Amino acid sequence: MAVSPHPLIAAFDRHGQGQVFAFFARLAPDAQARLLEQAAEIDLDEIARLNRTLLAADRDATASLEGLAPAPFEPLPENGGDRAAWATARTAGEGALRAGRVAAFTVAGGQGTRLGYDGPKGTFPVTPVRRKPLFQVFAEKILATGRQFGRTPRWFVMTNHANHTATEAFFTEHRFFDLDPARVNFIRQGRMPAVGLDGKILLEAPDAIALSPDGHGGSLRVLDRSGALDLMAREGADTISYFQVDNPLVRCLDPEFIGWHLRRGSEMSSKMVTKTGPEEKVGHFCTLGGKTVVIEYSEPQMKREKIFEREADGTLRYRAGSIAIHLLDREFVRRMARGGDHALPFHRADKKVPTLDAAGRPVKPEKENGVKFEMFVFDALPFAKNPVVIETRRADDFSPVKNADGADSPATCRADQLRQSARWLHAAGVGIETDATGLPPFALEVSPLFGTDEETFAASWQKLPSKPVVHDGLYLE
Ligand code: UD2
Repeated sequence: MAVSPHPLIAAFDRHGQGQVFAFFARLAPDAQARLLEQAAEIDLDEIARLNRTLLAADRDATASLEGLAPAPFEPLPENGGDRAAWATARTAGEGALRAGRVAAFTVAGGQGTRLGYDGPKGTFPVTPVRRKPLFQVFAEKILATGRQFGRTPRWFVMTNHANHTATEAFFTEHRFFDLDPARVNFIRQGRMPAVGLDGKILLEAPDAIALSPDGHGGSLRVLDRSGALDLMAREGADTISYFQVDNPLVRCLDPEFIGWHLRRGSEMSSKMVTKTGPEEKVGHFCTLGGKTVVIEYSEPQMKREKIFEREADGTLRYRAGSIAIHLLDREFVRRMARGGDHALPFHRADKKVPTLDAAGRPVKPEKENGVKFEMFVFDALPFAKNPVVIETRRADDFSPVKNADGADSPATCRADQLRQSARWLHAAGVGIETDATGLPPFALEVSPLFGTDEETFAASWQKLPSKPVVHDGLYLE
């Protein structure tokens, strides 16, 4: 009598994805169980839909950018913004922090391949003197907010399958950098299988599907699925402050930003900086069909022409760069996570995906042989009610570590941290030598526990009973 196949295997067969189990019969029982478990993660209808929509489409064809225009934003007071409105926003944001309405959220589920650093990116030592890891910098900013406003925000850290255990272990080893471990939650994002150019799900080993993180847009699903949103609701938090693990300058809980978001009744708000030049690799805040959208730098039509367009006065037309700092309303995230008409779209990325040939031998491709599907969090913007984009000061909010060298590298980030410390010292009335770019000739470091901005820094400095001599290796805490 024929043994009927496992229902999951039968389902893969029905979807034309039977190749996933090509080597199943020769696997040991534990390897079979592993493969079945991975297969169970896959939504076969979703893959079929993506194959139909993204894979079958002409690779160069893109959605029309007809009618695209730069999105409006709230300029900083020094750039013509409404000073009173910024002050009101700040008061409102401070009130929200005092009331415990805001949770911090770091997306740390990327693979960090460009930096060439082995280990979760948040463990990368980033500060100039103490070599504190990125996670510690955020932890201290969250602690500092707690001290300033009397409520320490809960912190959600999104990990991926590959770095989840190492991330948790790192926090445990460092005693959560003095945060209450019960108020730090690690949530693991979902995965998507890579498919070949023919839409067939790829194996990376006889007992393993080629799975990779589903993009930072996956954060919306996992915030819901993990119970994070329910936890926030129980604690009276309704606003999520979203930032990336690679940016130690980020003001992770910025009262002005929070105030703009809440006062406008916005479901999703974002920060912009003026791009350094047309080819800076950031998304662009635009309006399209009456909605606020982010168009990524890599989008072909953007890359080919739009990024170079200039206004009559010579400024870049699409100068509002997205630095991936957002505020999200809790119930908006729930709505997006539950999909339906509000689902985030997937993007296609063609990659070299190590896989197996028909005989089960490993193949290391020399050119793109597969496609990965990812969601981007900023694709939620057009679904949000009353979205607000505010301008921020780049020097106080954005200097990511992405590449081993060149732009956005540990070296540029270190220099930006040094310039910030030097600026804060200057503002507190301490004369120190810098070059024309504001860079001091020696290493300085200000702990977020000493100051998180010019004002809190100056207040701590004034309180010091004896002022330290500023010298190479000065660390203020
Ligand atoms: C992102 C933005 C870009 C700009 C820039 C600012 C995209 C597509 N582009 O570029 O417009 O705002 O950041 O620095 O986002 N991550 C996850 N899970 C994933 C994938 C990524 O948690 O599955 C995290 C990753 O850990 C990192 C962040 O998302 O913190 C950004 O990812 P990236 O480095 O791939 O994005 P990048 O630099 O291309």
